[in-house]
Amino acid sequence: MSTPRLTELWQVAGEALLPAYEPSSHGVGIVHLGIGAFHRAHQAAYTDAALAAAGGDWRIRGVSLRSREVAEALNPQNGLYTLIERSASGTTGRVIGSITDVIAADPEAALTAMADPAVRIVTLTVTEKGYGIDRTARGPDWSHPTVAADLAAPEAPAGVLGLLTAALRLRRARNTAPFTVLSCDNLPENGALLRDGVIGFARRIDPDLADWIAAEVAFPSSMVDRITPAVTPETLATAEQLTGCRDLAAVETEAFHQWVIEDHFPGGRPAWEKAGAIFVSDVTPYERMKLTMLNGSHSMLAYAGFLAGHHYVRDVMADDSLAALVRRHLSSAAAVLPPLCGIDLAAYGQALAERFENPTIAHETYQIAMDGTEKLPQRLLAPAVLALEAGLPVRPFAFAVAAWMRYCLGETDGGDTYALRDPRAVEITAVLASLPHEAEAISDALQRLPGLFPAKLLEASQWRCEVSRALGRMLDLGMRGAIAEEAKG
Ligand code: CS2
Repeated sequence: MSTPRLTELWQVAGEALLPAYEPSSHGVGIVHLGIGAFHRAHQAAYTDAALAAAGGDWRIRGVSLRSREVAEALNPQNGLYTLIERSASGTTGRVIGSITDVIAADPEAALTAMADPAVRIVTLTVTEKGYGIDRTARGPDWSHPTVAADLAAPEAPAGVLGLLTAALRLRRARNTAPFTVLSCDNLPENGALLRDGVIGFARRIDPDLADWIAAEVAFPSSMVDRITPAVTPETLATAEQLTGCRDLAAVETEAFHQWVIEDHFPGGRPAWEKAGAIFVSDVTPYERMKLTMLNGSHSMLAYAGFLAGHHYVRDVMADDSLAALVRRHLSSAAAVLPPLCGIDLAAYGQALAERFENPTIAHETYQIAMDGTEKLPQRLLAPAVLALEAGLPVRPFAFAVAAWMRYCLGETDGGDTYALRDPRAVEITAVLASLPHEAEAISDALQRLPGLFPAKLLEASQWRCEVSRALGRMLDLGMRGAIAEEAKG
């Protein structure tokens, strides 16, 4: 007999795995843009627990802006999927019922869903590059192809800013209350940034609408955290073992999860606190802590680890020299942060190192290395500026940035090539092609990529020296040699 597909709850072996509520008796209240593995491991799980604890019409209609993959897996399963948690103490799973369905690569349907009066929140995980926002100018990036296309045809948008603006415009025209917009991406002040982007976009097409959005629409910021590796055939095999059903939409993640949210939801919200979400009036210090410590050390270990031949984060942590550099980075990152009431930064750093060590999570360094130009500013460059200003050592940040530069060369010490997977990959490769293989020239050229490095770093000779020195050692000794030398101090 062939294994049944995870379509109906009653097909699942073992009641303990099922949601503690009947999904179909809860209506949609949220549209989520960018329904990848992270969303399914994080917000959808929080919403599932909130529905179980407090009910409400808060199920999620997912939107994939481009790919059809998730829709093709989830829709035939009525939105159900297995969430697998892996930790040293074992592997557990539960079936999540908070997603109704997924709209794939169909902006018109997405717009209709967002304009639905039942929808009170639109949430997003579209990655740093998905917003089409110029973070320095704090407004739409008009040179972004989707932003430009949406500006030319604002009634039929396909990008984030265009869709949010058009949906809000429809709601205003129909006298429907606006939805709250909640960004769940790893960007500093993600809510305020998105607000500036949407208002800037709306201002170009309809200034009254821009004023209405500014006055009426809430854009709370949030800090999200859960290490979620890419789905592999092993994920699906584990899901099948746990449920007895074939599940093409399963995801796997660590046991840890954190969500800190600004409590500003005029149209209401699910009882996410029942699932452990923390509501605060200002999320900025939490975001800064996570970006600087977790994501900053993640990026460092991804570039250095990948080039040292480590496939997964857990392998990096099993390499004594590199693990020492991760711990050094964590404490240097903690040193540039202001104290945060109720949080012991040293203990937070220790917990992060332990999460990175998790032997049951296969988190690829190559996955984290993606989109460096989008990640560096908030993870490594802003903390480096703070270190410079406070007279603290910049060397750990310079080492991390040098590792990114070395990674930009697109070739390992052994001569294997790999794709950069960065929105600015073509530009980076073109800049590097004309240069000698010489640290100072490479470092200078990459630091001068328009809009990437803050002026405060470009003007600091101490910083520039540290970066080109570290890069020089990586080129001379190879990444493994440079790591060993750096770890000796
Ligand atoms: C990682 C993050 O891929 C990356 O860049 O640093 O996705 C990280 O795993 C999450 O932010 C953890 O919450």
